[in-house]
Amino acid sequence: MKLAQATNRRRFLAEAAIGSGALIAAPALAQSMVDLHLPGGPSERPMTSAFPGKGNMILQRIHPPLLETPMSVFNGDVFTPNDQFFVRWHWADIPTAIDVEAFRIKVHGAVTRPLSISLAQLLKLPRVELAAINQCSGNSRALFQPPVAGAQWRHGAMGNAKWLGVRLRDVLDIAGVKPGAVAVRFGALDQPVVAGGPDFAKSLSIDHARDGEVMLAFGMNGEQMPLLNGFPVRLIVPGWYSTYWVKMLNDIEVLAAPDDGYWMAKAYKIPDTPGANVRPGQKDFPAVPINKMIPRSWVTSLDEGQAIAFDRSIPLGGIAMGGDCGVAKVDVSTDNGKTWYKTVLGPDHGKYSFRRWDAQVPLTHAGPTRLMSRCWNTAGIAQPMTPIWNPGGFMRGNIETTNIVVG
Ligand SMILES: Nc1nc2c(c(=O)[nH]1)N[C@H]1C(S)=C(S)[C@@H](COP(=O)(O)O)O[C@H]1N2
Ligand SMILES: [Mo]
Repeated sequence: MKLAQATNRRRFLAEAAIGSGALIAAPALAQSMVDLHLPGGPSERPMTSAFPGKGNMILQRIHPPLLETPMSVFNGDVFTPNDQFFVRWHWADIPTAIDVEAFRIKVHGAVTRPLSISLAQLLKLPRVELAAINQCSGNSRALFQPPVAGAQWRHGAMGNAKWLGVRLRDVLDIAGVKPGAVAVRFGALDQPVVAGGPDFAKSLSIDHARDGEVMLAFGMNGEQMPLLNGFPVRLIVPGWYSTYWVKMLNDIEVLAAPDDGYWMAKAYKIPDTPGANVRPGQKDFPAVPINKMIPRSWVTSLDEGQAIAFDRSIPLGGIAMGGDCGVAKVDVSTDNGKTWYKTVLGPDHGKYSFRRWDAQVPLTHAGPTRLMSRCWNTAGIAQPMTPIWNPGGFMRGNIETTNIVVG
């Protein structure tokens, strides 16, 4: 793979700002939609196709760009198309052009040979390709009850891709990690827009960084990394929430002491309780950095609010993820969770990938109907019925409901 210079992208933020204004004014309201008045519900959210390299997306914010994938996209291929893959940045100062000749990734800190790696050098290392889900810690935050502050994502702050790159371990081995190293911190090209704001950086334990799975990726679904998803290189941390998947990665620092920076010590902390669950409003709990993902599943063959004709038996399909391991099975219900039916799993693209499921299920009556799916992962963990709550709106994983109307 040869990486082309991101030239015509220089003015993307300006263009996006102009393009999206008109779209906000006229959100499309489909006649068959039932407006359930859920926070950030489908009928309330503006769409945009004004961002470079992106098709039709749900617009959460322009500066910095926060774009959510429409749920219907997940009913297509289990690999999310690059042009509809969600986008999330913390700071609005993002380079809009990258000079691929001058670009370097620095490897420094507790290493015997500090490095400054060019893209040409990176592309010469042994390559690996891995299917993995990139899911924001706050995916589905809009469904937290009582509501919590933060981007009001529904389920589209996630995506699945085939990531092509090199092993972080190989790069660390070239640099030579010194004995006594405990963590590796990853920094990027984006910059804070407020004076004194904390530069985005995340870290992993040294053992995690050297596990042979964590990757520096330059390819996504057979193409070069889209600018908004971290061109030219981003970190891939399979099975972990995407806060660790540092984009536009240009700095790898091996640390001899734990990372006490803002993004590890203060942000993205979850309650150290079963399921990261606390009483709504509770603030006094021990907290740990968010880490591994948990099993989730969704109905995707029918949309929230969709009206369908009554039939004794209907096809139902969707996607599932195991979290930090594979999907073992998915069951579905059409009667609010009373009766559960087996589904047939689609092809296995590896334990970190989405897995398609399909079933033929009975309907018993006309009227509002609640569709549910429940995933068990290969570690034997099943999605619980009851939602959790925590002030960050992190780690939602309960059984989700798709409300349809049977006519
Ligand atoms: N450099 C950089 N990397 C980053 C972030 C960021 O703000 N800056 N945000 C993280 C968070 S919280 C998420 S959810 C993912 C989003 O990845 P995506 O935009 O490719 O979907 O990027 C992660 N990597
Ligand atoms: Mo995130």
